[in-house]
Amino acid sequence: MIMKTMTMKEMESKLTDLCKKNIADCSYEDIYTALLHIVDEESAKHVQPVCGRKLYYISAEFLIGKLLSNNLINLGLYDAVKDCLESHGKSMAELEETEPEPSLGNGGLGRLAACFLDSLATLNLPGDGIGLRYHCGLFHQNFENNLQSETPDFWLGSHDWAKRTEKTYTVSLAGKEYEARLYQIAVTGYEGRTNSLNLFDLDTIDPSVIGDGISFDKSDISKNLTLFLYPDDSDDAGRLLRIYQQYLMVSAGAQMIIEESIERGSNLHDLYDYAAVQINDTHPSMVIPELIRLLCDKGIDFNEAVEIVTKVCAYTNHTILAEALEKWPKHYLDTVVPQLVPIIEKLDAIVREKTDDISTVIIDNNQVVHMAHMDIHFSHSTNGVAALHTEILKNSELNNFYKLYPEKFNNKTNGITFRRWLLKCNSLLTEWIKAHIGSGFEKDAAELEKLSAFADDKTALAQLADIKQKNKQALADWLLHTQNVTVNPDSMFMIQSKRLHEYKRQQLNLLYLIHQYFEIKAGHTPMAPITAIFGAKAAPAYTIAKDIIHALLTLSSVIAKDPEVSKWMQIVFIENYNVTAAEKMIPACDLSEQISLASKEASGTGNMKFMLNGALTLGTLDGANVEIADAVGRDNIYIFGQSSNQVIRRYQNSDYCAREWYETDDNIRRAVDFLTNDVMCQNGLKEHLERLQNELIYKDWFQTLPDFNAYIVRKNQAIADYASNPSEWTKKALINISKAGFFSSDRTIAEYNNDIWHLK
Ligand code: 26Q
Repeated sequence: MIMKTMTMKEMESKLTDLCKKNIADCSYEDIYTALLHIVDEESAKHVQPVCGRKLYYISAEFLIGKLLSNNLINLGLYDAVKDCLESHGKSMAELEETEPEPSLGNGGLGRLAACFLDSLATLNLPGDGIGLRYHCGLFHQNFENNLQSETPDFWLGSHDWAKRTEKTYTVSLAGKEYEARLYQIAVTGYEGRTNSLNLFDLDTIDPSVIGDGISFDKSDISKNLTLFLYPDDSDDAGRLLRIYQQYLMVSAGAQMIIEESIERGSNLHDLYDYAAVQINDTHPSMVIPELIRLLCDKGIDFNEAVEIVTKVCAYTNHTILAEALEKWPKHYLDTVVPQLVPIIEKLDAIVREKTDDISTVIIDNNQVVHMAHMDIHFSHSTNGVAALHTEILKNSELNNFYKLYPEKFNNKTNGITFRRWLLKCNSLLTEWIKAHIGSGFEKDAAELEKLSAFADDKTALAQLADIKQKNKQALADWLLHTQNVTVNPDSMFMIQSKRLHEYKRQQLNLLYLIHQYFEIKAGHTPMAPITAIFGAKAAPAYTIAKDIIHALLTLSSVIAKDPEVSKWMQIVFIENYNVTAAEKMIPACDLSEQISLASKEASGTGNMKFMLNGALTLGTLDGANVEIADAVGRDNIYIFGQSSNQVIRRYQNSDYCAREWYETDDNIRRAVDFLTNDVMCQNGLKEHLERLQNELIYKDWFQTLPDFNAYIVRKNQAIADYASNPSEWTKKALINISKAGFFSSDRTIAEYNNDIWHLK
């Protein structure tokens, strides 16, 4: 039972008072504005004083998604609002559409930060976020002629959740002073406390510097500093701007941490008793030298400052892709943050004193600064985000550091907040779970295990299948309404939604769909009609990622025009995939595609969301898929492909030659060749299709071809199981839901707290 803190009648009278008219006469905008006010009032009641240490989760991204329904659920107001609206002929769904989505993140890392804030507040832990108030979030993705283009996403309307405060901090950038203003978003816990997401901004930002699409004049940081979520880093100006952004965030954040700690009684020598700082990947790494600088300014000796900061800070690594580990030419830092350079040099000298291992220095011999190296040396904890990922960090990627500091390394398998990814997005499933095992799972996700008692209960399984069907129908309705596409809800929904990246291998799925196309043409129809649904944004400068989108959209058009094939398969690429779209797609999924090249996906969190909502996973043994497979057992998941060890060995030996696979395997050659055949070129652009084809034949850095045949076999087996024995399929889905408890971010946060933060 979601706790209710207001009756429908009380809500009705509050809303009527605030809107000064009958609810039936109010616009959704009126109601939304009034509810913002009510949520503010209610969440303020749950602000609690901080006793002891407080956590600061510092992150360049917080992909919070829409907040209204989430906050209403957490504050126990949701049912009162819903009933009240319905009694006046209005709907919650339409109200939700009024709210712009704050897309202040790229993907997994940003969404994880948002889930963590929810869990911190729910577990009654004092933990605030520190980030930036971007005026435009992640770009809006548009499809035209089967190509992605980008437009700015102005999410800041006249009524948003971030409250402007009078608090400002002076930050010196390239020798000039700027005032960073604090904005705050209340973070409500589920029946818990209210914490704060602190976002910094400049008052002088000027959207008129935006030109075509998302291009803008990069010359004047007073106008553009927080205009966009990390602008592109394909040129020097973009990379410099990224450092400006990072420093604005960490300098204002560090000043705030010190100020709040002093206010609560710290003499700074004991800062550890007042503050814990979690560094979310390397984007906020400059917080380490900045805190040291500020402590020294307050009269603390350098060596002691280093010791204090090392005890306060902890670092999370989210990737093993070398190109994503931030390294900056030192001259960038000389330009943007000259005040930090002497400190970073001293830290580098300490490292060089400590070890002869040149691979762990902070400033290498080419004058490049390695942010992750600084994090590992000068924080007390380095964690990976899934068991396999942490092992790979320890044994290969960061092995030299692990040898130096084995005690610092630990694993914290990611999690997701069940409030958003079950209670909010799948009310039918939530009610069904409550009817079978009560509502204890809302606070203790491990209780989902109790569902296993119903694994052979025909009535329960039939209800579960019916819920999935209704959610598929709801997604079909939403797709028609928002994207103008019609899908068959009686087909099998297989979904791959995540950022577009070659290591995530949307191109593997593409080749499978081409393979199916040929099979259908040859009269070998699948055992059930299939709908392959994609959601993915490609970084604006990532050419091959955009080519993969183009190929999928082109194939989708080819199939749609072919009555013989379209009876059996359809491809839907959802435009502008974001948190809101994810909330519609995930409850409707039958088969969750988690097909990254083993060893490359640090964890994944979409995999957990799909499992929790009763989808079966088709995946490689990568990231948290490994732990999902262990939890559900091999009968309840479809695993295929090379192991991470095989992949790592192939890279080490440099003995993968895509061309050999292409030339010797008929299946592979048929699918790859199709990319540029006549029908594809009539519907798409040869130049793009050919570029992708060449990439696959001559490079294929993420080893799509070796996993291709295994993928076909496992996927076809999943389709056969789905079609031939629906109740057995639903039983597998039930087992997946029952084992999802481990993947609650409440569990993850409890582990961070026990092992790293030690908050009360
Ligand atoms: C780095 C340098 C220059 C420009 C941009 C970046 C950059 C930006 C964003 C590098 C990385 C990111 C985001 C990474 C990310 O989202 N990683 C994902 O984190 C999830 C949460 O831990 C994991 O589940 C995913 O496996 C991981 O890919």
